[in-house]
Amino acid sequence: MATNGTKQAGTPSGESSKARTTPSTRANDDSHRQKILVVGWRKAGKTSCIKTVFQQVPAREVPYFGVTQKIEKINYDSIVPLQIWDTPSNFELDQLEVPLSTFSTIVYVLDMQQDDSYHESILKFVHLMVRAYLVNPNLRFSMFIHKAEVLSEDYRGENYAEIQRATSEEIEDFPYKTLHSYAPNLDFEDPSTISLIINQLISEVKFSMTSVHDVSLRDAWSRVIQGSMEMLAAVESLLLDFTSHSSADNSFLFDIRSGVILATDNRHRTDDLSEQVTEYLSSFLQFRELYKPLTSQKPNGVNDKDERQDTNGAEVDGEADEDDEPRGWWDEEDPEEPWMTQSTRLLPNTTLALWQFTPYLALVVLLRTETWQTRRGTIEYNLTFLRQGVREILQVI
Ligand SMILES: Nc1nc2c(ncn2[C@@H]2O[C@H](COP(=O)(O)OP(=O)(O)OP(=O)(O)O)[C@@H](O)[C@H]2O)c(=O)[nH]1
Ligand SMILES: [Mg+2]
Repeated sequence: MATNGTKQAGTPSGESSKARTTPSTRANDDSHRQKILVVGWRKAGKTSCIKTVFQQVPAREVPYFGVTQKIEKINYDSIVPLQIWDTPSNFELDQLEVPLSTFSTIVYVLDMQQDDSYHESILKFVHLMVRAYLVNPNLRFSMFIHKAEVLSEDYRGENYAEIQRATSEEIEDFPYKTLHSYAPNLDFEDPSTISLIINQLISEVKFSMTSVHDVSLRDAWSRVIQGSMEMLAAVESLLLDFTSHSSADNSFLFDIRSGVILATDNRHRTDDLSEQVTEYLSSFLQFRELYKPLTSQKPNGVNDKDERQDTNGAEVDGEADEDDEPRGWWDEEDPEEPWMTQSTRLLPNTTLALWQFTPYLALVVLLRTETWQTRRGTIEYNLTFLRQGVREILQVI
């Protein structure tokens, strides 16, 4: 896969900002990144939720993560550049070195096994939400109800419902007047002000059951990232057009390294289907190294990409590093180069086809085998328009 990891301005991705070595000004400037604050009880699984997805650490390594001692920021380049803040368990909002309003989302991780600490943990989350809401009513809130695989299915469902119910109750019962000093302009004596806050918070907070051992965690991150994508509606409508013109059943746009779904055409989509497609993508991508020689080798044997990239695809030298201008993947692209592509016949009648779409993105299309066999040319032709459309959207943001 030749272009895997060819990043804007040569920024190594999915790594701690502390360890960055790229000299690019853009790489050291975080202002273009959507900031996500990850908070939660001690040992709830905050670090695991981040590292297994955005740094591709295998789930078997999570028991060896040490206690997080201080805030750690993880930069991740995707359709939207992200900065994910991992926090220690004793984290307090007043320790933040930037205003709370600069975050786009707060993810609260709650350990589903620890039912004796649910109450305190939910109180902490609600307090955080209210404080955050008062400084930025547009902030989004997600709760990852984590380690779900440990409980039996019945018990899991009951606890999940109980946590949601308790969170709504705590939002309703919150002593809003105590936060008067954080929002002196709001009249906390006015019941309509309070009920507006309550309704907004209850309807805004999204719950997901998660586990590092299955695709549920990627699904939960998918909802978080989609919430941060201003261009989501535009990308979805391009996917819908592509899917219907190609007589396909469903299309999914994936972030390659994390395996997170960024957008779908949203037709007849179910969670089961998303899970299956996500699992397919992760299995297939285990073999992606095999695709490298195919696309990085020019027909005449000259392998110019390899001169500019290290084995992870990160640029090691050359123009991009000296150039402070943000560069799009299209600046690096050789139009003659074939894209990584693959298709798998799942059932006699169902085929999944995959194309690497940009250095970060892969498109997975689910369609009838007969359609794939008879209309592949049209589909690949339509794909050039879809790709062009996505490129235009990324250019204007
Ligand atoms: N069963 C199960 N255990 C998990 C899961 N995710 C994390 N853990 C375990 O939970 C423990 C804590 O994980 P961490 O990711 O270090 O939790 P943390 O919230 O970052 O912890 P601190 O930084 O110490 O507050 C580890 O022993 C992990 O093995 C999961 O999905 N399922
Ligand atoms: Mg931690």
